[in-house]
Amino acid sequence: QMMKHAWDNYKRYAWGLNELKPISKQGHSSNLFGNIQGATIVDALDTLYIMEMKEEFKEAKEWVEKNLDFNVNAEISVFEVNIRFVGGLLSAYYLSGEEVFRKKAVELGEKLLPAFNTPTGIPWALLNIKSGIGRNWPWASGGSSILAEFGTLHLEFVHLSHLSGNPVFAEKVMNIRKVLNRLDKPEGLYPNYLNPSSGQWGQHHVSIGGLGDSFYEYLLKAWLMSDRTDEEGKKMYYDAVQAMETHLIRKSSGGLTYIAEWKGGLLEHKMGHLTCFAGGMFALGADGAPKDKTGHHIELGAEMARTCHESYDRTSMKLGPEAFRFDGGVEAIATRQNEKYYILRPEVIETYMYMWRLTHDPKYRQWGWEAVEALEKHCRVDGGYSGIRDVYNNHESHDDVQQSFFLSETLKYLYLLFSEDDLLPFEHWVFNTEAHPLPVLHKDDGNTEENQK
Ligand code: DMJ
Repeated sequence: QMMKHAWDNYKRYAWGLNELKPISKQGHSSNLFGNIQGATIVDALDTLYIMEMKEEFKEAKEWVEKNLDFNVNAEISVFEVNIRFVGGLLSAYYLSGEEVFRKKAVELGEKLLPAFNTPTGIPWALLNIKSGIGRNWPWASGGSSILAEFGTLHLEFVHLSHLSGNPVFAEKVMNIRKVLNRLDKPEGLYPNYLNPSSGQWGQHHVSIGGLGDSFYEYLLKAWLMSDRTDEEGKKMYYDAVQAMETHLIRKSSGGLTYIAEWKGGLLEHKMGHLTCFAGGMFALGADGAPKDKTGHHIELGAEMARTCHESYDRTSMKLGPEAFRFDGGVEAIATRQNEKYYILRPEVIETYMYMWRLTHDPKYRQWGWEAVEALEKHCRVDGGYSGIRDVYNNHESHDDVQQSFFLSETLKYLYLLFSEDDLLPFEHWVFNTEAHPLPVLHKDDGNTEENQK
């Protein structure tokens, strides 16, 4: 019902545009997609499919066939377009078998290739898909590319090579690994900024939340998606978790485990909502953990889930803030006005879903249900679902955006949390960072590590 409400309103007021403004009941366009259109449609395809919303899936597919157009003069975010559009199209293809999605995914992948034309092969953040000219975000330290952006292409690009028979996509992302492995890492940590021309790190700022997050997620998932043959991805992941444990993961005096941010050796005791995905990641990676650490990684996932649940529970609306702190006498609470918003993000529910699947502890469904009730009470409006400006206030001030990831991630993870484990089982599927399921490339089907390269 939630998906239907979000979808029907998008269809009514913003059909074909990127996102919906549910209060003003019109389209919303973000410059992340340039003038590529239809982000909500492409992001929602697999959720519609999984929820068996057949009519809606059919009209979404027809829109893609007739209107999804990449021959536009647009400067786009390579990362956002990859995770939402390429990821969304790939999943829609693998679930439905409809050729149009495969064709569009490969066509878009080809448009993204000029982003890798840099001296190191580390891609630009922004690319004009008509001219093929790339550049980086003007705010990024020392002209750098961003770890969570260039590090979150791997899964989709391996599948693009798999589906097109063209090795170039996989070669591009394997080269990113090569560059990273040649570099010295401060305390074994990966800074968020890397200059694509010099191949040197920018500012030594390390985060498992924004700017860093999904790079770590993709190391683990690359290994899982390769049917556990990608030993390099595996090693990079577990080494990185070891460094996080030593340098970033701390326990508050009230007993809450959190992941701090690291700035040139100093810790900022702040955790972003984005960082909450890591609970699910630790649990998902538990059974491959070296030295009998399986139980420890599950425990780490459980502790993160608890901390993130507390960040929700300590607000008036029972929805979590964008960032919360463990300093100045507070724990798991946002102290700065500009960190008190909630934009329908999925990460906490994502972690509940992984924890539920991997432990079957009923508290994760309970916590997921609390989030459903809070979303219904505070974010649901006549025209769809909206983010909230201050979750500590008793009265909603809506931000008037229904993010496309609400349909692709938040609602999908909620649905999976209350489904049986055999719906998209983890042995056969990995979720990209936008919750688009991609199949594991099983060895038995001739997908050796060599072939995948
Ligand atoms: C999504 O686009 C993805 O989950 C990404 O990894 C982080 N930001 C949003 C959701 O919060």
